[in-house]
Amino acid sequence: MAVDRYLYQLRLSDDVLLDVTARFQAEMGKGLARDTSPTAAVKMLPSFVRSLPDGSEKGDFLALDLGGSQFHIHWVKEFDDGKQSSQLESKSYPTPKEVMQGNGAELFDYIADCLSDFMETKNLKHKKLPLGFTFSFPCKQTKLEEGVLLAWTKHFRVRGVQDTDVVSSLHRALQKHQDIDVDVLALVNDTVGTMMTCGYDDQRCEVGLIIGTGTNACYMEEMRHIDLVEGDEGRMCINTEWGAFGDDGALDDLRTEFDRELDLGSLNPGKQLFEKMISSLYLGELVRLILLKMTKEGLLFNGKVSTALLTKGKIEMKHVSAMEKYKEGLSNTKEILTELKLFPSEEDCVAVQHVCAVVSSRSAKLCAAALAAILTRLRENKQLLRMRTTVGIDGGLYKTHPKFAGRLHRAVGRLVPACEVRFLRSRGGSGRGAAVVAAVARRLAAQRRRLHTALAALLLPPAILWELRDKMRAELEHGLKRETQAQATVKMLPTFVRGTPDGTEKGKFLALDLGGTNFRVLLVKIKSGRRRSVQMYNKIFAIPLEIMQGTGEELFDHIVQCLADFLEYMGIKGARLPLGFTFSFPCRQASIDKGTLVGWTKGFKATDCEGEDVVDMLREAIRRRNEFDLDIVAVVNDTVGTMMTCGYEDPNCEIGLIAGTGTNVCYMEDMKNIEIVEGNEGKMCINTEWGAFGDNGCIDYIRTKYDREVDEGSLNPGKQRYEKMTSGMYLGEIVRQILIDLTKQGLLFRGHISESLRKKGIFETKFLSQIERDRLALPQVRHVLRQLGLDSTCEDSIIVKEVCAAVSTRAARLCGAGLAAVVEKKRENQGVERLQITVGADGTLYKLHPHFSRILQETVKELAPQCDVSFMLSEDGSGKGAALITAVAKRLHNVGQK
Ligand code: 0WK
Ligand code: 0WK
Ligand code: BGC
Ligand code: BGC
Repeated sequence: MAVDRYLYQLRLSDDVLLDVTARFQAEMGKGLARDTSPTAAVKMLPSFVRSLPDGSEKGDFLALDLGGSQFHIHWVKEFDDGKQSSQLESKSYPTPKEVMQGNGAELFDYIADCLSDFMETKNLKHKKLPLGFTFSFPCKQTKLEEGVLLAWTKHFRVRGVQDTDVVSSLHRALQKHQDIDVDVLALVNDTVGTMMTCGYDDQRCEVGLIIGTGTNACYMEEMRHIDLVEGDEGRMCINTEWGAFGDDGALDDLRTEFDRELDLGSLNPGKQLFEKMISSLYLGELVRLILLKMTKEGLLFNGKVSTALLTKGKIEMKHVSAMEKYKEGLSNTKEILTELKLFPSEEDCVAVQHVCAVVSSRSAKLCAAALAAILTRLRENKQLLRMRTTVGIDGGLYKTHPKFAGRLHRAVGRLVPACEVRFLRSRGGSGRGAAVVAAVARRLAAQRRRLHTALAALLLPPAILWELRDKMRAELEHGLKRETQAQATVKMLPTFVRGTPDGTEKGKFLALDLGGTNFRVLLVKIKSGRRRSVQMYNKIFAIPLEIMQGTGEELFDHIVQCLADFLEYMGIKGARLPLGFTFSFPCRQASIDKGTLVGWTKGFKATDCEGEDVVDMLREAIRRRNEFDLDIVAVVNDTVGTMMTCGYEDPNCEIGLIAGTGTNVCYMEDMKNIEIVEGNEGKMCINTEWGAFGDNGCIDYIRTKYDREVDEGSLNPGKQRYEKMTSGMYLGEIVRQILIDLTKQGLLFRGHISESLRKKGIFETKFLSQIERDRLALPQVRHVLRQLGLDSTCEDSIIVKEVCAAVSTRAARLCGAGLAAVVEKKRENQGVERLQITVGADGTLYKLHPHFSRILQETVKELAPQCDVSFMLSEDGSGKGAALITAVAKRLHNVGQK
């Protein structure tokens, strides 16, 4: 057919379409990336819509819907009946040309007048109502309730609005109406409104598509891909503004002379080139221009060019749709062309129908090609091979054209076979969606407020931290002074370790490391002098709960059993080696090899131990076994072992810090300040046992109800209060308590407290470290929660992550305040203006949590500005330190013997 000579350029094969898909994918990437976004044709505008409705939205909302073929005002009543039902009352208002092409003030006054009329009609003037504003034009947003118009499109061309915030313009106009009181909570694009409207009925809907007067699409993008918006958590809806695809020439090879002619005659030449090949505002015109050319070349209407063919906009979308109707298409064509005074022949009608079909097919296929790019991106974001999803659609062309929808669906099916797509027509327009966005915004705002209230109690402003530093300092002094030592809660236990390693240590030593996550037995070989080095062999043994909380005898028999296995394994059962015992619990020592357990902490509660000398108990257990003999030379706290281990590398290391299952710190104190130990010369290491800080109630004012819950549920209520706010054994439990409270408030997990959430200890601190890892995408957070039997939404996981961060940050800042007190004391001890000191640190919380150590160090810097504190991670654990102490003790002992 001769007509095809004209139309072949408008026929797009699937290969060409796949190429368009690839081009559009590239454009999307440009629009999202910080450095290319300013010049990108496809703007990829963040909408600040982060979540889909979850069915708890409720209340009355107003919605304005401007920019499509009609201006609608809606009154949306959402019912929190769990059935996601809502009622809609609407009224349409004309958009006269003089308004669409007048000035800004007139436009917004007109909108406000219509709203006032609507509220009058619906008797809503006495109500203060939230409003969602669907404004179907490209707007740059920095928050939900604001939007700066980038450019008018379609048939709008209002002066003085471009580059201004349309929400404040609307507010100004509304303020002129004293009798209406509305709060514009959200500005959304019609694609976003459509996605939300459909999302209300189908939670899988994550794409919004408009094919009407104009065309555009939005979809839920991963935050980590949106460079222009802070944060990597969750997703945000991106308004692609795909109408401008090709404005940078990317589609010039596909644009025909008719497209170029249409663009030159449009209100915005060179702009919205993709839209001008697709949307209903332009398709009729395209058909006219093609028919005009064919007629001029005598291929139609006997070459007689009538006025209608020369008149712009004479052929409209409704004509094209009517001419393509299945049955009455041909008769419609005759009728329409006759009305246009073209007196068509039968062939003319068939040819004109053909032109319409080719033009509208191209439109559907181009849409499909761009939509295929979005669907592919969604599937790749989710790392799925196959994906099921829903696309919410609205727009006159899609809804009224007899064949458009079918053509679009089939083309999408061919272009992205790995995506199973449900096309869901929007019921009630994007107005309902705008109300849902406003409702979600209000719910999220309320949620945020309540979340912040809940978490506010965990925030420690600088003033409080300085106070805590000084309170810790006072407790340190209480523990050192003879007259207050007995009542002191921070026990400041002398360790009889009087010096850090000096490199002369040498020999083979055994070490036990009990009290942390793992129980280790170690053989440590220390060389001194030029070949100075430490070699270690160790084996980790489990301490079953029933042993930790059994009898003292069983515990020490278990320890000796492990020792025997290790000696067997190392083939050194016969060697009566000196042993250093790292015992990470508060022990009152009278000498380096004597330690009376003051009280169990962490998960230990073995009977008949408290008040007993743990070295004696170990010796008795060895005797009971009667298989080997050892020389237990020293019992040390893990903080002391850690200080020594690091001191071996850095002589400036005079502080040992553990932030692990438990928390504690030791430091080298001047003998003259240790009033309960004879002598004023030199130094001795003090095991502060700061875990008990606050057991006298001095920090109760910062303890929250969650802390009290955790304490009451612990093995030692009322004890170790500081530890229970700062250490790995308890942080997960604090988080769990907060999550339960937030769930009870309906802020989480849809208010449902699952069995898992009720289970004590289910939220281990390692999960905090996992969840708080930067750039951990929310799906992975949800995966962690799923492992805990917690089915969560995106929002839930964002909140869980915030709760984890609040709890661990508080812990780190509390530890920082305590440590600042210790280094400040050291500085004053030395009477220097500036102190340089190293802290040896260990413990899973310090080592594995993504932010704990950094926040702790920053807090020390803040609260001890005259101290240059370096932190040294203990690579080998405190076992090495225990061996070094044993070596020193052994050497001193031998010297003493001589
Ligand atoms: C109905 C939606 C409205 C959107 C319109 C687009 O409620 O927000 O702008 O569809 O279709 P049109 O009216 O331009 O054909
Ligand atoms: C490793 C040390 C050990 C200490 C532990 C504390 O070798 O002495 O008790 O760190 O950390 P946790 O294992 O409790 O996290
Ligand atoms: C506008 C979009 C809108 C689309 C559909 C385009 O002209 O730029 O913001 O979503 O029309 O109404
Ligand atoms: C113990 C300390 C120990 C700390 C770290 C606390 O519970 O009381 O002795 O240093 O945990 O393991």
